[in-house]
Amino acid sequence: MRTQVAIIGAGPAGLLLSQLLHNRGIDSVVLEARSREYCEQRQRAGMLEQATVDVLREAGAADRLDREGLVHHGIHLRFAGRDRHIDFPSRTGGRSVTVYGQTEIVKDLIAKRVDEGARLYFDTPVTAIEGIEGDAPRIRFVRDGVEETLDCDLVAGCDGFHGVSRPTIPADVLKTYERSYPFAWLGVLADVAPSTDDLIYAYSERGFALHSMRSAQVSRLYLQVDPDAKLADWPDERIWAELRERLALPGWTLDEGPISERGITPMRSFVAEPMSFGRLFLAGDAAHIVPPTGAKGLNLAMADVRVLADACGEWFGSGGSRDGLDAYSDACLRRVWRAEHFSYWMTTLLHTGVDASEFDRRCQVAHLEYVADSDAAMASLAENYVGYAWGS
Ligand code: RFL
Ligand code: PHB
Repeated sequence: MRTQVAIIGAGPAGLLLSQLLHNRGIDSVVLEARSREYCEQRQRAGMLEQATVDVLREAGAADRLDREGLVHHGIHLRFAGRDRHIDFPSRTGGRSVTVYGQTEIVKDLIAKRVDEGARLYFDTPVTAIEGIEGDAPRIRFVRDGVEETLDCDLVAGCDGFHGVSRPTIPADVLKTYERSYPFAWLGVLADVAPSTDDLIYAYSERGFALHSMRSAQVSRLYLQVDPDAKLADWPDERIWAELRERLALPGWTLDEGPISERGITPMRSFVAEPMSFGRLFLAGDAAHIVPPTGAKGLNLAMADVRVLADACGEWFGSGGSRDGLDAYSDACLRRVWRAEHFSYWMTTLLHTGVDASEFDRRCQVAHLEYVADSDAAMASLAENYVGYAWGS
């Protein structure tokens, strides 16, 4: 097989890249290790920045998003028995965010790519990437138990944190930066109407809780748990009791319903530099991870891919310029580090550390009170949450 761009991974990054390239007349092949069903069911992100909605529209993959996405104009910050609503449009020149499940984005993009006859192969793990320092890279993958090869001009590593792309960059070139956190998130989907209009980010001495949603009928809820917590330790009644405690506010009640899905996610911050080497370009979680508190992971993945698609357009276009490809890593890393800091900041603002001293706790509450009282602090949170726009 041969193509212009070999894309490894059919998560949101790989699928959107394949669509944007197609729209620019560039051929690609997508190789995905897991089944289509698995990719379409994997519960993850839900909060989209305006720029993410815009790039999905540009790709022609936003019809259902425009019909079903829930536009949100702010978030609630809840702590110490008070609730502060932070309005976004008034603090960000009119910007807002949209709730639409990552699963739905993936379903929409797969359906569109399949409709257009894309070469998109599931159950096809890539085992090796060769020749990225030369001008004829080759991908080795396994399909139906048989090893095959794909020759290409460029390789897009969109294979997530545990993929094969990042380790292909020589160890003496790749620098990684990492931070782990002493907690994880337990996330559930529940068949019950959300008990809130906008998302609630709640700090309590028992730990962090988040009330999000997927639709007018489905709630998405998260609890901070120990990093080694097991699902078996969290029967439904314990989950609801803990959510009630952590989200408590006088005069407000949390509506409960059957839990249809549950999972535990470890939290980490991670950045790999550079995001490209020779003919290989990393995008999304393959290059960087953020703790989900800032709702940035998916948005960063989509932003990388937008830059990469434009750079590919220049390279395969009539001018044949490599400038965009050469600038790719630096262009992305500036936004990545801003999001890394914001995600780390939101995480430490809202989670309780197991070994936090009384001094730490008092400082944390003082910090929350400041964010909930100061217009400058709320404006800073808002402009980062909707996606910081450099130079505007
Ligand atoms: P993905 O989605 O991990 O996709 C990578 C794909 O590559 C495949 N793969 C391979 N394929 C072929 N050969 C190999 N050798 C391969 N190795 C791996 C994998 O099977 C997979 O299909 O990465 P991508 O596309 O970069 O997308 C990143 C996002 O998924 C991620 O950043 C977000 O989900 C993070 N995130 C959030 N981001 C937001 O912007 N807003 C949010 O509200 C938000 N909430 C969240 C989140 C992530 C969470 N979890 C579970 C980590 C909430 C949670 C709980
Ligand atoms: C979600 O709806 O899944 C979600 C929303 C906001 C976050 C993280 C996850 O910060």
